[in-house]
Amino acid sequence: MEQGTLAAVEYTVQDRVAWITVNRPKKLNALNRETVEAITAAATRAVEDPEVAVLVLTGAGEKAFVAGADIAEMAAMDAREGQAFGRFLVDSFDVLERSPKPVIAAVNGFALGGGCELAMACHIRIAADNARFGQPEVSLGLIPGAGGTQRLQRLVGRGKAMELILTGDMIPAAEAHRIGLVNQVVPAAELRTRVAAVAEGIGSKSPVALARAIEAVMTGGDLGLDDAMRIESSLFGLCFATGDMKEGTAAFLEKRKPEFPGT
Ligand code: DAK
Repeated sequence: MEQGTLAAVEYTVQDRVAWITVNRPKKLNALNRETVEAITAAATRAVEDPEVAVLVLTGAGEKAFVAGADIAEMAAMDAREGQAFGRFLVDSFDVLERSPKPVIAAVNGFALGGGCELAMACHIRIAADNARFGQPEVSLGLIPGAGGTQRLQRLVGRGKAMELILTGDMIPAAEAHRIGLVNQVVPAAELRTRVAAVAEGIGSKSPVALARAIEAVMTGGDLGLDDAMRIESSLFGLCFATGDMKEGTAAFLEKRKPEFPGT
């Protein structure tokens, strides 16, 4: 196991899974600039580490995943600083969404505002049954600015996204699951083990195929069907030139477990 602390983030690698834990529990893991920088640095480190197959993002303590951007820090910003902070958040979340390695949000409590947006920038969301989700920005005279108006409607549909954004209401994990905002809901006490099992399962697959699959889903998702299908076909075709595909198909035919070279 490898461990380290990057300012407000804890970083641990176990069984080829990098656990990135936002570590400001007294402020419900609210995202100030330092915390966002640390998340990005940890994610970059995990993506570059050949020993890491999957990233997991979670929050320290039992109460919050991330309760949003840091309201105290934002309150002091002028329009120029607010815009720069917003761009900074968007760019940082893009590092997660564009990661060639799968990123799972283990949502262990409040995921509000920028916290809900952070979870949505991950590829898969697994929530504890006591987690709560919402986009409460309108209560602060803001609108969601780090993907909430866009990723949310792509996940749950425009009507439900509009309702969450305009009411600012929080919804429990079960409702988030029902509308497609989260993939799974598990008992809070089992969140870590259940997420680890999913991560390790994904981590046993071909790293090259995982990266190409993420690229196909993310790049194609916002295109018309014809263009998106062409991207899928070309990424599918590229798989045939990989060591992983040769190994995966050979292992199937030889009735053994594959040992992917990751090339
Ligand atoms: N920021 C700063 N501190 C926070 C915080 C936050 N988002 N959320 C909680 N805290 C702090 C509280 O102030 C309190 O600190 P102390 O008073 O103890 O020093 C501590 O965490 C514990 O919180 P509470 O005492 O309030 O705990 P409760 O259990 O009573 O309530 C709560 C939990 C989650 C319901 C409540 O804390 C709450 O409503 N928090 C705020 C949730 C929220 O509104 N989140 C959205 C923030 S706005 C942008 C892009 C993105 C964004 C902004 C701009 N650009 C493009 C420009 C994102 C915006 C947001 O996320």
